[in-house]
Amino acid sequence: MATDTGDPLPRFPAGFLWGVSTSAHQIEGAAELRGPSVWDVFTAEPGRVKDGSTAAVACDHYHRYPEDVALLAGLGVNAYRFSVSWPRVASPGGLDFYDRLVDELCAAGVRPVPTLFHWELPAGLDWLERDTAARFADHVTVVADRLGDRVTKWITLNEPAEHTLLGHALGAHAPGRRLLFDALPVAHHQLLAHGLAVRALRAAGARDIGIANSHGPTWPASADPDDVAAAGFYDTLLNRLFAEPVLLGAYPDGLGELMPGDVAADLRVIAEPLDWYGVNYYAPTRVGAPLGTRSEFGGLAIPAELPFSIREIEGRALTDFGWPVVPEGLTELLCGFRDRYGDRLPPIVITENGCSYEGLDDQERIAYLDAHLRALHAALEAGVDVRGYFVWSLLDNFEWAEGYARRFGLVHVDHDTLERTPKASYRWFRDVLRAQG
Ligand code: IFM
Repeated sequence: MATDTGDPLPRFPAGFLWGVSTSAHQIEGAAELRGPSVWDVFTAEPGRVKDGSTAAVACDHYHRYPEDVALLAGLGVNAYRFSVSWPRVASPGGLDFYDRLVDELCAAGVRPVPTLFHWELPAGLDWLERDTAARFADHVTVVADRLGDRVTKWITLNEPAEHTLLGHALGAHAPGRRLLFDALPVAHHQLLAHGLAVRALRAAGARDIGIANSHGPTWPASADPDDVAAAGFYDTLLNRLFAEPVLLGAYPDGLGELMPGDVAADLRVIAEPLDWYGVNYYAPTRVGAPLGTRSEFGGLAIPAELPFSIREIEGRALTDFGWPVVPEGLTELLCGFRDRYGDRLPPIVITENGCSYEGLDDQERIAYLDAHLRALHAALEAGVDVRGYFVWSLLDNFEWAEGYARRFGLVHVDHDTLERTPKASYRWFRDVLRAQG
């Protein structure tokens, strides 16, 4: 495990965005005050969530948001990334909550950075249907018209890769489909939704628009050509499939031929220029040729029939989730993106980075964040244009299929009483931000 060296962190550029991230379904609760989402349907099915929990109450942020904004102000972040729940916006009066939240953030001097889709699709909609992309653009217009007088930075989608792979290919997340490669239209329709959302935002007068994509280096298990080929394929699925339509207006490796509709026309929409590109980074993945049996990553079963297998990254500390701690993977990823995409890559913002650990005296989290900030600074020094960094997450929250078992917060939440208690990492990050000025 990397440890906090105790040395002050290097200075980041003036104007750098310092924030924390959350998402609506994971913290808001008040499920009775919005329509159901695919996640409500999924969590109601026995066995879907490891601890059998739901997000009906979550952190009750819906009612406790003033306390949470006060925590943000005390932390000293200049930005807060949250998500706007589509099924809440679609419910009568639902947008009023975000109106209040944005007002509270502005009054506290914290810049609101909403994500317009973070996986909680309204129940009844389906990303296999092309029309869902158009419906999303309508949702975006409604939100931008209401909040656009105070919101000056926007995110279209969160991690369409995970929503496709976990939710539609492997069945581990909502809506629980196990379509394997037949899930590819879900990727295309989300990407189309992203492009339509960029257009809808700009039509509503919004500027400063990005996407939050999850990325990580893919390391071949060995120099064996079969391992190298499998790792290349995985890299295409996780990284290139979601970056290249957006940045280059093209699908990698002939994948466009497998997508539905008029793909060439759709790619012109998907490639609407972005003001910045959001990267969620957690860890690299070590990938080898198929083993003929299922493999596992952080508790996720990878079926034997896929053309790759996930291998252990040896010699690394693991978070409570079982994810390896590899800070230099962030430098490698960012430098690799710069080399791969050159001037097609807009400025980068790290829209998520964090780890799950138990405990209030969370020295492992401090060490993790410290090491990742140094790795991020190394990328800056290597010439990568990075404009911001958001920790995942402000609060311990509902970690999807893991329920409440994984704690990613700088602030501990007692899930019985909902009491918030800042952890050692909250005080550490506050001091980092003070030192950065
Ligand atoms: O909690 C999630 C978040 O919703 C999306 N990115 C990864 C986080 C940790 O798993």
